[in-house]
Amino acid sequence: MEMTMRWYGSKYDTVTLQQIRQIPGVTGVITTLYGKAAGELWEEDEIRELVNEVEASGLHISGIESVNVHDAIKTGAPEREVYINNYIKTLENLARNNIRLVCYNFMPVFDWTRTELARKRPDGSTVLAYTQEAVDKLDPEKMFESIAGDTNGTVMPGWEPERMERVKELFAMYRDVDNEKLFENLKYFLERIMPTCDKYDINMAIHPDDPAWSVFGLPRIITCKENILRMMHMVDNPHNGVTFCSGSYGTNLKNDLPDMIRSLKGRIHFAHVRNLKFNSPTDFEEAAHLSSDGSFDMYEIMKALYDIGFDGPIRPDHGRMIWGETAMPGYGLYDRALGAAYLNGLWEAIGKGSRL
Ligand SMILES: [Mn+2]
Repeated sequence: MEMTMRWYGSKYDTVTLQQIRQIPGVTGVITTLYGKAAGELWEEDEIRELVNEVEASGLHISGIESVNVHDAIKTGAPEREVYINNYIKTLENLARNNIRLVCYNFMPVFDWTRTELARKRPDGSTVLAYTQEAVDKLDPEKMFESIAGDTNGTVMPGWEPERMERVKELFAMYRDVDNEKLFENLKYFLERIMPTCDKYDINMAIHPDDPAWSVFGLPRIITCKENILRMMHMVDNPHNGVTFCSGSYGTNLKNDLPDMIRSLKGRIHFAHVRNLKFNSPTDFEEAAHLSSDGSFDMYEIMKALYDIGFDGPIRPDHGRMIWGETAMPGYGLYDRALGAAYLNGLWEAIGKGSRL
């Protein structure tokens, strides 16, 4: 595996490439053209500029998170052809810049969903948290307003204000889309892009839905072992792969994370590894990466990745806000750096232990 860090670009991120370069063992970044709307074409020279900036710091781009998928593709609207063609051209432009890993998601309307962006933990750190009770009381159209106050002045991925202004319209677009229809639209999209992925050896890595169940009555399909295996089989191509995100699949306690990893051997192209602490099955908060701080056995998760021969990029995921840092919730420097060091330590120990 290669240890990486997510980086939003110098215009948007409070963390610098120079800081990332000093985290032991981190050699790459997972980045994006953050200003691009879903469906917009990424020009070759814009990508080149990003590559040059990252490489000037001594790091390299290990993959893109995300190239977002337009709602017309997810809903199967006739204008999807325009957006699929743009997506294909974007993939070609990325490959021409030697970028061959693309993370994306297929979540309707809302990207990841949390109900608190700064829940205080006993040690004084603050974390993102979720309770089903709070979601059940929320009007989805007010979802954005209800969390907008806590973003520390940053724009969070999937929660761009322009997008949230259209939330009513977005809900209407998905009125006739159920889980089956969403699977069908995902299949159509993948079948259209796979020839390009084959030609340029590009790995597509779908991110799970977060939380891994339906919210506000919207369809959600990338939630569990059964569904992700269905997706792998329906477009059975090694370039049709997965971002294994322990924190997202892990929101559903029925998901056996090490077992899911083992069942996806050869198809995990990218991994997000983080821990959650459950206070009840419907109330969880994002803990430190260390196993003992949360509910997951991080050793078993890393061991499963090791055992299947995972060799793609991995990144610590959301971190706690600690040591007085002000940053995008979940994306400060300090706790993610601690996470990277810890995950690197587990990996080294698993590797050396397995040779005894
Ligand atoms: Mn993730």
